[in-house]
Amino acid sequence: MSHNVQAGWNPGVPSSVTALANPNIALIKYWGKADEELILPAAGSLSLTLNVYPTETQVKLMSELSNDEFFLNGTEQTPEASRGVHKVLGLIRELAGVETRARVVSKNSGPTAAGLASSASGYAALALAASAVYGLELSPKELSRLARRGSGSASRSIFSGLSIWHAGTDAESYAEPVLGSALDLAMTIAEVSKAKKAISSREAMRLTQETSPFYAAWITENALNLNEMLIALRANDFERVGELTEASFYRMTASMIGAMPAIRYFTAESVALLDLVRELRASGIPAYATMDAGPNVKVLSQAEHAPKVRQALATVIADDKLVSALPGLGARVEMVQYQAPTGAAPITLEF
Ligand code: 2P0
Repeated sequence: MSHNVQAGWNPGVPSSVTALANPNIALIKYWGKADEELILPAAGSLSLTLNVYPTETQVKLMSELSNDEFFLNGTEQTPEASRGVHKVLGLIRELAGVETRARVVSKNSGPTAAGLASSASGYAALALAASAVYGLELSPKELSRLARRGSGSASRSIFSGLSIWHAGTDAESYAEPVLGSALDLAMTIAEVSKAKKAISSREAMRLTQETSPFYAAWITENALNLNEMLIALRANDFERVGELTEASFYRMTASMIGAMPAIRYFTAESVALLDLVRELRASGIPAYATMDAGPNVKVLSQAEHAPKVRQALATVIADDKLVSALPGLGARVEMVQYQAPTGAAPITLEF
């Protein structure tokens, strides 16, 4: 940590906080809500936070603003697109008992809204930066609950590596680390398309719940698979971890396909990659596929096999569309600025 603060100086409340958070990819998926307003999931889920595509979010208190402002990748967002950000800021202000509005400036280093979990990294970084700038000292569990209110999957990006997000009431529904596995996991991502998805996860989830006859079965099975996944991870049984990962993805996909109209995020190129993963396994490389709300394919392997997985994927998709990821860090503060006396430069702490 480098800083320019003299010993004994008490800077008081910060004027801006910048936080980083990374996306996570679910091995056991979340697809369906018990409560849409509170963003309570219908079943628990389990994910791996990655060391790629961080989101950087600065939240600055601005007493001159009458409404919060939200800039994403350099563009001010409409009130409609800012709704989740306003909601999280509103919850934080209620907890802090402060009225001051804020400017949120967020940058995704990965593709936005393309099924690569930009909302997870985004709301995790926002929850941390905003709670800190408003003077709240929240536990990781409380931060996870707060991030959840922006986007469900963001609850899991508060934590490094593997985390489980519990279903239940508002107080019970948070993520926490999954400890006790010695598996060296890796994920190779094939960016089939970086385009924004045609239907948002939230809408697609709602449509699945309302119209798919397979939805109830998906939720029941997935809750069982989650328990089995915890057992497999603790037993360091990679083959079982992989089987359960693929099953959760294919069953989630089946629930979506049963919607009316059907929801289908995969393309012909996604299917070619899924075929290749099967071939890889047949040739003795333990690798398993998963996908989210987009056509991109993520391949789970152990770190020792990741170079071979990448090499094989490169026979179907250009190598520059492949990203090699490992478990990454949870949300963390990057920089804090304090208001200096009038005329002096702001005081900055960098972490
Ligand atoms: C997941 N996905 O577990 C699943 C699998 C996509 C497919 O969480 O409505 O952006 O904001 O809670 O978290 C994407 O949905 O949805 C997602 P909301 P979110 O990662």
